[in-house]
Amino acid sequence: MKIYFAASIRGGRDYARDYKIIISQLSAYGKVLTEHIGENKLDDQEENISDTAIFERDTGWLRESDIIVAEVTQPSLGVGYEIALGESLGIRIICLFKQKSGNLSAMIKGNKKLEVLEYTSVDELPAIFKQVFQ
Ligand code: 6IA
Repeated sequence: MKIYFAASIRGGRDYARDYKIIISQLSAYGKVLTEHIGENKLDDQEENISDTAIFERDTGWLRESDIIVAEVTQPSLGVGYEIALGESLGIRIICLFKQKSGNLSAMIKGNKKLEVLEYTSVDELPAIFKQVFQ
């Protein structure tokens, strides 16, 4: 199982600590293609890669993924783009939204092709993932 984990980078890193935990939880179910999204020092690690190279690498991974798990609490143009691309490719998409953290876009919440799952703490996610991957 190839899992594409999408989460905010330039949209803001308020939830970066959660991303790291989510990636380790998802690793129980397959290969997380985008493990770097949980890194605290992402800027330093990626600074030698051009935006074009990032776009091509990430969309390549997305195209070969079996499932996309997108953390959508922090609004991110890149994550929105990846969700739309995944939808057009017919890939299953799970959107994780932390409750009481603002309003989720109607373009995500209102799309019946997406599985939007709300949670209040990352501690709830292992049980949620168990159902998702069963
Ligand atoms: O618009 P955003 O930057 O928030 O978009 C985040 C999404 O786009 C993530 O789900 C990633 O898959 C992808 N993405 C955007 N930028 C990068 C990146 N480096 N490295 C990997 N994936 C990315 C940007 C580094 C830069 C801050 C120096």
